[in-house]
Amino acid sequence: MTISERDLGVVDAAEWFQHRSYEYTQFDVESLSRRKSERGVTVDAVLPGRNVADTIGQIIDEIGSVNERAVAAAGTRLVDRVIVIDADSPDGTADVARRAGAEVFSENQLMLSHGGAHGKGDAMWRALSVTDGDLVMYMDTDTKDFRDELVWGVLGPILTVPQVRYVKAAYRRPFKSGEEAQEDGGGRVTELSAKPLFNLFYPELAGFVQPLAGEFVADRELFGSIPFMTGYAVETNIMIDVLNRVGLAAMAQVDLGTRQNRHQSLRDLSRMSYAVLRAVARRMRQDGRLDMSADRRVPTSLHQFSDYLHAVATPDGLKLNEYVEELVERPPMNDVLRKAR
Ligand SMILES: Nc1nc2c(ncn2[C@@H]2O[C@H](COP(=O)(O)OP(=O)(O)OP(=O)(O)O)[C@@H](O)[C@H]2O)c(=O)[nH]1
Ligand SMILES: [Mg+2]
Repeated sequence: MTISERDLGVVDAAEWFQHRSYEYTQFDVESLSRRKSERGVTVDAVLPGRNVADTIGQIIDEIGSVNERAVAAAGTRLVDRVIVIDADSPDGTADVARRAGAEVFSENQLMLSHGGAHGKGDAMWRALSVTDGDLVMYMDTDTKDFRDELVWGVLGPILTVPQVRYVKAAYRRPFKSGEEAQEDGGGRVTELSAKPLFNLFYPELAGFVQPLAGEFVADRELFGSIPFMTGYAVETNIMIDVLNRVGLAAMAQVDLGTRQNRHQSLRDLSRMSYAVLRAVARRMRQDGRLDMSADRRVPTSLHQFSDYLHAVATPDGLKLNEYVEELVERPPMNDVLRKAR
């Protein structure tokens, strides 16, 4: 493997993108399992699921075959526990997952003193009460055509680069409607909400190609040290809170190719988008990112000239496109005409 393992100092998004973006092809199951065994760490995979009976079985099977390869190469599994957190799905998700060999918990039966679970983020938070692995790896379970690199890809940098403590998946997301497929047409909330918002208020995070990806890994200690917002705000808050806690140089992303998942209606995406906006707005107030007083750090993106950094996955790998945007404000026309008279 030719992986840059050097430590980075304080970095901006462009420098980070250059040094902390990896491709899954730089890693392989065999070397990663050996590395895991040398380091003596354990890995728990946490799979939140709501009505995913049609996809979750194949994902658990794929983790099983990755483990078989790992045992053959290094005498140890790559994923020690597969933990499904089910939303009491009426479609039989729990049965399918149990039959495939996973440990299954109902999200509503964990952390009972907190009442019923509130969506995805709550399921992910409650999961931490039953994990004991050194590393915790979250994975969405609505992925079709699941490939094995979706299991081990994000483990690459966290097992091989000492400074890295958090790794996010990156990929292309096609949009499929019936037989019609549109390359890169998926991930609408990411493109229309998350990326513009991060560019404006958390420009450090602008280099992430899939900031809302459900596939990411960190040490359990790190996940245990930050709040988790409920519902679909969770990925956004984790990105910001991990950044605040460990800094950008300890974060990384891995290109995993293409990922096709179930699409939601535009109406549902509008609500999801609002959750992302709420999460950013709440953190931005707490972090003083709109506070213009001298001692606070206001992102330069709020000034007249600002770069829009657009991180994208392409057939030739991850790219960071830069657009210089000038936002000019013309004065009220009445004032202009009055002065001209
Ligand atoms: N346990 C649990 N899992 C959930 C809940 N909501 C969503 N999930 C799972 O979390 C994963 C991601 O949820 P999605 O609804 O696909 O959200 P998304 O991937 O951000 O949105 P898309 O890009 O439209 O797919 C999927 O595997 C869901 O089954 C929930 O309330 N409880
Ligand atoms: Mg999804």
